[in-house]
Amino acid sequence: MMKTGIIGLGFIGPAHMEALLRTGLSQIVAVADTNEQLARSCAAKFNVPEVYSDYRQLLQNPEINVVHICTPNYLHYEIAKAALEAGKHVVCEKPLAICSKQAEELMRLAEEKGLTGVTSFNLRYYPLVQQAREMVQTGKLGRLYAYHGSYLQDWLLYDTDYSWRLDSKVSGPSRAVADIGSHWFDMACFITGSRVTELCADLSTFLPVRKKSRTQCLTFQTPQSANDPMEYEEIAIDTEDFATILFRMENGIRGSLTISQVSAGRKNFLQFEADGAESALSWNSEQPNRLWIGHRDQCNEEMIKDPGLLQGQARKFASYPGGHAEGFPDTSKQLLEQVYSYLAEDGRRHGIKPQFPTFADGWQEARLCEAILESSQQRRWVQL
Ligand code: SOE
Repeated sequence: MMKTGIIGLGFIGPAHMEALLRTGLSQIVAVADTNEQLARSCAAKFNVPEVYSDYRQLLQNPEINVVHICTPNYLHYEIAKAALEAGKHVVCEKPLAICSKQAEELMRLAEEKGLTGVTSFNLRYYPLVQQAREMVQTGKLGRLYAYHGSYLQDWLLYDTDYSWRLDSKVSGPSRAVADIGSHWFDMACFITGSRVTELCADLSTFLPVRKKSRTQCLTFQTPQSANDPMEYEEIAIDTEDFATILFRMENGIRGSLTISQVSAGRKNFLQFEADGAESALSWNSEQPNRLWIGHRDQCNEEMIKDPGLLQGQARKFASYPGGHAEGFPDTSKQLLEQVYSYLAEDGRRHGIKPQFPTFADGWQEARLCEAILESSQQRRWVQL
């Protein structure tokens, strides 16, 4: 049984813990967070024996084989590097790092140490996203002409909406693109089996000044004091709320993407449409158990998530019968089940290629983010 330590206990850290416990493939033996009270309450809730306020202490625990990094983005590189140096496998939240140089260094260090580095692109693991990949990869759509869509949220619509993600020193030089565009592009490459080769991007910051509440709040939480004028300070914002991107992929595929964290009514609306010579597919993460299949010469179809209808490898990623919805929490469970099974079977030593997103995928995303920032700043197409 693997032994795991979780670093960072805000929004996504506990989500990793719940998902990992559901796999039954690991024991969580330690948690770490600079907020000691948060760490202790989380440890009590999940019955975790060791609590640290400094991640370095957790990394010295010889019992731990795998470390999950769920901290703000700017810490990912230093913690992942220290964990690899300490001989631990790493599951790191996206984005892997705040620049491609750091991401590439982590990818090479994991290789050099013979360790496994995972980038947590969990949204690939919705059963019908896996089904979409199966259908595209087995030619059901015919030659793929276009892949397009959006990832829309509204949790940063108001100038009183604030989180660490708005501080570029903590979140990195890109916000909406690195935070949610990374998920969308990872899914696009996963389904199409193609990489982005060039792009043209236009980024916008609609709210150049925001009001930061003095009450610390987590992602998606609205601070109590947001409307009290005495309770906030004004902060200049230098990262994007919104992006529109044209792109080209290998195999001649054309694409477009809209990314927004200021689209009222869209909570976590990741949507794609794949247009092929024979048929098309469309899916969105707010109705993840439905897959639209478009036809020219017959009625369109809508597939409901049902293990008995899933094809090939997709069948592995549905745990419940048709009609029992599988959603966001299940995606992390499926990802971690694939990762920890690979680690338990020592897949690396047996030369098995990981089927889950690795540090190499995290590096590709970092390169993409930098190309998007460059294209928008220079208002031109950028090659990758
Ligand atoms: C905030 O935009 C966020 O929590 C992202 O960081 C996650 O990756 C996404 O799944 C939900 O929204």
